[in-house]
Amino acid sequence: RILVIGANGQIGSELVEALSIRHGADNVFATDISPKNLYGAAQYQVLNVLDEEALAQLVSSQDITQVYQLAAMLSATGEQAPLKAWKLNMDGLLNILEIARERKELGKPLKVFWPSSIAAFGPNTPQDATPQMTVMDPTSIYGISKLAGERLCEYYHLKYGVDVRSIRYPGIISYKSPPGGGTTDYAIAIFHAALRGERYECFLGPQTTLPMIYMADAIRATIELMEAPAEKVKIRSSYNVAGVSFSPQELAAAIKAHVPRFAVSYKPDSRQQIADTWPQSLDDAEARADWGWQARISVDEIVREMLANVDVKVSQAA
Ligand code: VAH
Repeated sequence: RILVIGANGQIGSELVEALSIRHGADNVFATDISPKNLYGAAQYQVLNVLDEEALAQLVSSQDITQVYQLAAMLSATGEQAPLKAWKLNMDGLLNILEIARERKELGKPLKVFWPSSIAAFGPNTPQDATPQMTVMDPTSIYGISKLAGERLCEYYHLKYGVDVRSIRYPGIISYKSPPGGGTTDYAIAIFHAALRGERYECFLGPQTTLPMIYMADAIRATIELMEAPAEKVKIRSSYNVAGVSFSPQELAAAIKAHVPRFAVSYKPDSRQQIADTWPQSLDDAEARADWGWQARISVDEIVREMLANVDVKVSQAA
């Protein structure tokens, strides 16, 4: 039985759907801090991940065996409230890891998924084909929380044998639910503008290349990692997982091939400084070798899928 925390978020909403198809909707418990079951999960409940007691109670009463802890503040919103971001991102993870440690002692192991990010890298990290093991000196509070979180995941695995698994997600592109205040959000907002017939003012400069991944690939990576035999999961901090890499200018050109009148202007804001410290592309050799990861969806496919599926009614939120 599976628990998803942060089920109304960009990843959570799609993961609940994918897990329900795989394991049956009766076995997937969607939770979020909001009382609104935004994406129609079959089983939905309010849960604040910072409420350790409520969390422990839910895990034991429902006999949860797998948890996806996706409640977090992202890079851009984190900078508006650094202490709040730190508290939510760290304590949320620690609560889960502690519950997993206790469950293991009871002989009821809880497999944990926790998302890290390319934000865990920093200005002194090699930016091209960033390796799995390298300098990590993040400068955003979000990135600092991701790096610390990776260390905690490995610590709980080594010290207590907790089966925790993690991916360093690139920016995720999707149409179902809006992203929640990250630096890579432009790559979704740009499609909404194109489909509304509007000019898009991009908050990153034209040449800011970043690693990105389409949601379907991101969900597949997550499920493949969680289903891999434990002995194949050799990295217990977090795996580099690559999808595609492009700059705003390149994405705009790919959209223009379908929407010829589309125009983009550039007005970098504080998010530019964050993006400048992140990798441009990732080397995910370990994920490929250990559990057979392989990205499938190209930039052209992303553009076609997004233009065919983005619902401009949800534009405001993006
Ligand atoms: C953000 N999308 O921009 C997130 C992220 C790839 C970076 O984790 O904050």
